[in-house]
Amino acid sequence: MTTETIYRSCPTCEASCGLVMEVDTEAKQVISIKGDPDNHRSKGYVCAKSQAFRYIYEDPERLTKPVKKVDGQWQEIGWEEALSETAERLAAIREQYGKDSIAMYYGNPNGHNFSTQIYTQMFITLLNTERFFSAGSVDQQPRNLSCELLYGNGWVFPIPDIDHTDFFVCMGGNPMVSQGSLMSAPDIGSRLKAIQQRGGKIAVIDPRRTETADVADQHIFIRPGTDAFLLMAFVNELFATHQVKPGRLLDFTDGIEKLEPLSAPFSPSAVAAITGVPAQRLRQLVKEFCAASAPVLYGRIGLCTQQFGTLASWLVDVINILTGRLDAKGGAMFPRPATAHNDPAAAPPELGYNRWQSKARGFPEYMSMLPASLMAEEMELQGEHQVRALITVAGNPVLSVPNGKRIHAAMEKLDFVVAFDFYINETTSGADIIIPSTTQLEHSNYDFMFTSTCVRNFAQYSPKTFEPPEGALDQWQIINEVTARMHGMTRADLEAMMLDGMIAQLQANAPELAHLSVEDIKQKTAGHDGPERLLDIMLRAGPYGDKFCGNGLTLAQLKQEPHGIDLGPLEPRFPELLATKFKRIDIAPDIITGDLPRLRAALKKGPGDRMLLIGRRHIRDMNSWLHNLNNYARGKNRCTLLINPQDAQRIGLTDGGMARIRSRVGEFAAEVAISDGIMPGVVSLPHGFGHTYRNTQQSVASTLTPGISANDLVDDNEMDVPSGTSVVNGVPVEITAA
Ligand SMILES: Nc1nc2c(c(=O)[nH]1)N[C@H]1C(S)=C(S)[C@@H](COP(=O)(O)OP(=O)(O)OC[C@H]3O[C@@H](n4cnc5c(=O)[nH]c(N)nc54)[C@H](O)[C@@H]3O)O[C@H]1N2
Ligand SMILES: Nc1nc2c(c(=O)[nH]1)N[C@H]1C(S)=C(S)[C@@H](COP(=O)(O)OP(=O)(O)OC[C@H]3O[C@@H](n4cnc5c(=O)[nH]c(N)nc54)[C@H](O)[C@@H]3O)O[C@H]1N2
Ligand code: SF4
Ligand SMILES: [Mo]
Repeated sequence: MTTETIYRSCPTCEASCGLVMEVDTEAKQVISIKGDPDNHRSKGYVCAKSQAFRYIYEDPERLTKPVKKVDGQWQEIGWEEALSETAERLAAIREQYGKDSIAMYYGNPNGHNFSTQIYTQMFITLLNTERFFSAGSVDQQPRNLSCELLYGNGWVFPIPDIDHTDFFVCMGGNPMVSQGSLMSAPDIGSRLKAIQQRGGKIAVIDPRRTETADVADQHIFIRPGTDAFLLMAFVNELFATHQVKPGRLLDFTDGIEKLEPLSAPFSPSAVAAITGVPAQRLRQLVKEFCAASAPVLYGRIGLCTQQFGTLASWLVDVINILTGRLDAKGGAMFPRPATAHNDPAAAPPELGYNRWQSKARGFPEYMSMLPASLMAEEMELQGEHQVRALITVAGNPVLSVPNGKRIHAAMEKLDFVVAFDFYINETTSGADIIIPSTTQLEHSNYDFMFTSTCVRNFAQYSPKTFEPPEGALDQWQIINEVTARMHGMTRADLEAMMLDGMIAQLQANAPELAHLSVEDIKQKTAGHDGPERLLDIMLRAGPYGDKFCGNGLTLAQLKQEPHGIDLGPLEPRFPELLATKFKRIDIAPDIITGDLPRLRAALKKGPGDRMLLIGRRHIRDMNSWLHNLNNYARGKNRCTLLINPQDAQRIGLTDGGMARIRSRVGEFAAEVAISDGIMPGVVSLPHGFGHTYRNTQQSVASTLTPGISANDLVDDNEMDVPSGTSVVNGVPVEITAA
C-alpha cells in the first residue's frame, strides 16, 4: 500500500473547507477525509457532506464510460465514437435548422469546477444559441441583475463581512444548513456565535423558524414573496426617521432622492397585512439596525426565487447603501480574488439585456440566457422555431426547474439530446448519449468562483489525487473536444486560441503588463498545461501576482501551500471596483424601478387566502444529486410537508400521515410533519427529490429516498419580471387530507 497525505478544499459547497485526505495511490482508494486543522479558513471544520466527492467516486452506478441509447437500452460506447457522434449530430442539426435549434442547460456543479468554468465560455460563445438556460435563473439571477445595474458587473456581489458585523440581519437564507451562499464561510455556526460573543445580535426574517433562526436573537415570520414590501417599508422608515446616512458612498452614488417618493406608498403600517410583520416590529428592527455600530443586511435565495426577486435583492443593497453599510467593515463588502476576475475591464461591457426574446412568449434574454422556467415551453414549439437538440452540462433540470415533468416530456420529442453528466438520472435518462467526466478526485481544482464570494480573501489549490482510468476525460476536455470537432478545428488549435485570447484580454485590462509580449507570457508559463496554465496567468497578472517577473504569487508557489494562502480580511474597494461608466452607482435604475408599479398593484390587491409553498434544504442533501449515496440517502424521510399545527388541525392532518398538495401544475401526496416552526398559511417541501422516473441508474435514490419533486408543483408560468427568475417560493397550493 502506498499511502499519501493530500490537502485540498472540499468541492461540494461554497464554503470550500480545507480537507486532509489519506489515500492509497496504488489502489486508487481514499482511506479517510477529515477537516484540515491547519487550514486558516476552516480550522478543521467539516460538515457531513465532506465525504460526498469520495462516495461519488466510489459509487458503482456512476458512469465511467460514455453510453448510447440503442433501442431504448443503454450501451457503453468508446470515447472516440461518443465525441465524434455528438459533434457530428450537433453540427448537422445546426447546419440544417440554424443555431437556435440547439438548446443548452448549464447546471450548478460547474461552479465548483475551475477548468469547466473557464473553457465552457468558448463552447457557449461558438454555439451562440439564443436558447441557453442555466440553474442561475432558479437561483441568484436577481442578484446578478441588480449588481450589474448598480456596480457594472453582475458577478460583483456584496458579501456580508460576517466576522466584523455586530448586527447580522439574514433574510431568505439558512446558512446553518446551506453553509452560506454568496457568503462562503466555513464553519458558519462558530462565526455566528462569535457575533454574539462580541456583543452583537442576529435577526432572521423567514417564513420558517430555521436552524439559523434557532441560533439567532430574534426571528420574524414573513409571508413568502413579500420581502420587497417589507424592505420598501424599511426604506420608508429610514427616510421618516432621518436615518439616511450613506457617508462616503454619497460621493459616487446618484438617485438617492428618488427613493423617498418611491417608498412613500409602503409605510410600515401599509405593508403589515401583506407581509404579516406588525408595523411596530419593523420599526423596532430599523431602529436597532441604525443603532448598531456595524450592521449588515443579507438576503439570499429566498429573496431571489420569489415573485419580486429583483426588487427584494436590490432593496437589500439599497438599504446597505442608505445606511452607509456597503463597502464598509462589518457591512457588505467585496472580496479581492487572486485571479482578479471581478476587477473592472478597461472598457466596460454593455449590459446584455433584452437583445433577443424567447420564441414562445417573447420574454427578454439576460446575460445571454433565457429563464430556465421557459425551457419546456421553448422545446415544445413546433415549426419554424422548433428546438431540435438539447445539451445538458452537469445539470438535472427535470428535478431542479419548475414543472420538471413537462421538461422531461418535451425532451422526448427532440431529435438529439446529449448529457455531459456521470449519472443516468431523471434528466440524462432522456438523452441519446451521455458522456461522463472524471470526478473531483481525478482532476485538479481551484475555488475560482468562491474567491469572489468569500468572507475573507484566500487562494487554495486542490491537486489531482488519482489518475483517471485509461481514456477518461475531464469535463473541460470533453467540452473542448466537442467544440473543436463541431467547428472543424483540432483541440490543440482551439486551446491555443483561448490562451492567446486570455493573454490579450489581460493585457488590455492591465497596463502594467503592456511591456510584455504575448510570447513572453507564454514562455514564462510554459511549465503548466491547459487550465492550469490559464490559472497561472491569471494569478500572476492578479493583484497579489508576480506580474511575470519579480516577487508575488504564482501557481507554482500556491502549490507549495497545501493549507491555502490567507489573503487577509475584506477591504473597502469602492469606487475603484465599480465597473459602471463613470464609476458611479445609479441606486435607482429604470429596469428595476420599472417593476414598482407591479409591487404597488400587489399591495393594493392585498394578501390572498391561498396556502403558500416554500422550499427548504437539509444538511445531507445537495440539490438533487447526492441521493444515490447510501450514507446521505438513508434515515428518516426528509421529503416531508411541513405545516403549522393550526393549519393541520383545520385541514384534518396528522403528523406522519399523508396530505395531498395541489397547485396549478401538479397534484401529489406527501408525508406530513407538523411544526410550529412554520408560519401559519405556509407549507414547506424540499426540492431535489422525485427519483421516480423509469430507466434511471440510481437504485439507491429510487429505493431509499424517492420522494416527490417539489418542482412538479412549482408553476413554470410565474417568474420575477425583470430577471426571469423562477418563483419557487410562495407557490399557491391547496392542501387536503389524503
Ligand atoms: N423548488 C426549488 N428548486 C430549486 C431550488 C430551490 O431552492 N427550490 N434551488 C435551485 C438552485 S439554487 C440550484 S443551484 C439548482 C440546481 O440545479 P441543477 O444544477 O440543474 O441540479 P443539480 O441537482 O445540482 O444536478 C447536478 C447534476 O450534475 C451532475 N454532476 C455533478 N457533479 C458533476 C461532475 O463533476 N461532472 C459532471 N459531468 N456532472 C456532474 C449530477 O449528476 C447532476 O445530474 O436547483 C434549483 N432548483
Ligand atoms: N445542505 C445543502 N446545502 C446547500 C445546498 C443544498 O441543496 N443542500 N444547495 C446549495 C445551493 S446550490 C445554494 S444556491 C445555497 C442556497 O443557500 P440559502 O440561500 O441559505 O438556501 P436555503 O437553505 O434554501 O434558504 C432559503 C431560506 O429562504 C426562506 N424563504 C423562502 N421563501 C422566502 C421568502 O419569501 N422570504 C424570506 N425572507 N425567506 C424565504 C426559506 O424558508 C429558507 O430558510 O445552498 C447551497 N448549500
Ligand atoms: S460545509 Fe461545504 S465545503 Fe465544508 S465540508 Fe461541508 S460540503 Fe464541504
Ligand atoms: Mo444554487
